[in-house]
Amino acid sequence: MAYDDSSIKILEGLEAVRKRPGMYIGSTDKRGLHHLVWEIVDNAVDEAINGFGKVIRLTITNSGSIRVEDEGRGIPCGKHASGKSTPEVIYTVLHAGGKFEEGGYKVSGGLHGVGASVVNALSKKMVVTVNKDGKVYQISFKDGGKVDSPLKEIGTTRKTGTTVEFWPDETIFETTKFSFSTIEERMRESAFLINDLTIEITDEREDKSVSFHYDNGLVSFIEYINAEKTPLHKVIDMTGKKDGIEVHVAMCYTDSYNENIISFVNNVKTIDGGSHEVGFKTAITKVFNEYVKNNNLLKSKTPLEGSDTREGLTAVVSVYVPENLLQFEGQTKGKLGTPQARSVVESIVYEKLSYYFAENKAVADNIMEKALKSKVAREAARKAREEVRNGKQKSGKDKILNGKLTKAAGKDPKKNELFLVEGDSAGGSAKTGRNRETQAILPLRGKVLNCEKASTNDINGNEELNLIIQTIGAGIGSDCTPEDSNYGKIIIMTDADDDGAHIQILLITFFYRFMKPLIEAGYIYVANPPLYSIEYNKTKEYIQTDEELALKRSALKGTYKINRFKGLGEMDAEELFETTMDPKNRSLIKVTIEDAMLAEKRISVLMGDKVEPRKEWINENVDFTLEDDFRR
Ligand code: 0R9
Repeated sequence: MAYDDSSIKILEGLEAVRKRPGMYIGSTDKRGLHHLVWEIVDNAVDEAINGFGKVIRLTITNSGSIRVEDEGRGIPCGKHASGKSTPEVIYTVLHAGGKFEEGGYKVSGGLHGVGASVVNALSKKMVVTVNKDGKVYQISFKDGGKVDSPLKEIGTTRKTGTTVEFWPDETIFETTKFSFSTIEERMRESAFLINDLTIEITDEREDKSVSFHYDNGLVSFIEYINAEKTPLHKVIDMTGKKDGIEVHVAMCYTDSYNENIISFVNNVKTIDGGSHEVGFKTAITKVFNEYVKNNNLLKSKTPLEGSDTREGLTAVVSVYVPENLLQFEGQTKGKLGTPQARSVVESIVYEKLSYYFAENKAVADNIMEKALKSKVAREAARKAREEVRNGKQKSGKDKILNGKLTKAAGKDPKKNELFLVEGDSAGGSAKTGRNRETQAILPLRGKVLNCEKASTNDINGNEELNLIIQTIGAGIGSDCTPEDSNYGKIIIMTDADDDGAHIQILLITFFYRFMKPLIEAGYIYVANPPLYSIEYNKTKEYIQTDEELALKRSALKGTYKINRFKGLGEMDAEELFETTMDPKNRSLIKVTIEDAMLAEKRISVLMGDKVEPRKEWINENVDFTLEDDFRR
């Protein structure tokens, strides 16, 4: 095929994407790989939101590709002004898709939408099939967006719709293995948000499939999140529209103590919240304070604080903002800036929730009682902290601390690291082997308290957790301030077995519930001790996983000796430092909260009262290797 000037420009554009994929899709790891899928699916979702097509199908194939099909109008297949077919332009020109769109709500607009051509640029092969006007059209690409076969008619049909299948380029991605559960979670969410849309996912690799369809999506969404909790009432469902902004909110209080608010703008999750969430929270605080005042429930002069009114609250806030008002902030563009969204959400939620409480007094009284209890506990905790700070209370905690904690000699909190170590024997090795200047050791005895339903009072009464809180020194709950932490890294170090994994999850649950800002600011890590050592030719090497061991074994000729570490305690001090603690060699896994709902859901399932869902979930999802999401 002959290249003219414009083709060369296009190839240069796609080449730029291949050179710096991170700039377009954030990263080339698992997350970046799935970004490609969202990019294509979002276009199908846009078409459904605009009223065309009620079913979207995703198929993870056996040949390394993923196929996305919609039943919309089909991408226009005429010639574009450049002489090329419209599909060719859409899939080869950077940011081409947007130019065709006008008005309405666009899913991908402003958030992560980089365009379908970016997906093509990062794929070794892509095939686009369009059913439209009685005909089947097809175009294919190879090697990062080069036209392999231009658009042509390949048949006739009565159906309409678009199918995009692509094979991600393994020279670009660290992994090209699609994750069924990642795709499933995200698609379930889309189905919750768009009433009447059916999403089917099939995994040919494992011969399994799921289908999502909800008639009253947001209510189902809340019920799904709260599945393992005890709700205090039926889900409250509110909708409204003002100044062109559409608001859908569903909320429900449970008997737990944590808040979980998930927000969306034009169906895309806003991880960092923004003006719509602020409007929602402001409205709730206002409604609660008016209610307790009008019903003489408030015994003190100070009003309820926002955090009191959100204890045990699960809520989904979904807004639709027209493209011309869309404004995003923050590095990841995950925060809505649009100021009008705040006032619109605030006024709609204020009006509807006030009305609901007036109509449902018993429910309202029950929720108010919870908020008032939270206020009392919060004030008591604050008073106790202040007394300790002012030296009024002779703190016995220092004594406990001195007995258990092996401090670092250095005084720079940013450089210092705290190791939370499973068991006294490993604690001993860690203490001997550590870098004394920067590494502190806190051995933990046995299992940590399960914090799924613990209140601040329970935590304060638990010696082990108290010790951790005191040692870190950053405060808990709404007082938790990462800048006050005595350590720049807090590293959970447990055995690489089931018990160790359980302790990790208990600790992560604790941090998630009570010191969430520390996770968000990237302070919490999990150490990654080796599973084996292998000795050959008088050298010794450490091996992290079973896969690595298998590779090594097949590569080694002659004799070698393998040692499997059953626990940290089996390593001597030097070995433990060298493999797991030394910043030069170790591989730490940062604990992130990328997805509050998933973390919340997992922790509820894993930690809640019900045994069956826990077993089921563990069997299906937990693989305590590096792949597990808790240990990213
Ligand atoms: C499987 C993934 N689906 C898609 O990528 C997809 C894009 C798309 C689409 C239209 C319809 N369905 C689609 N599916 C469309 C059609 C028409 C007008 N606008 C959109 C029409 O028939 O008039 N398009 C998205 C962008 C464009 N089409 C284009 F117009 F820019 F080409």
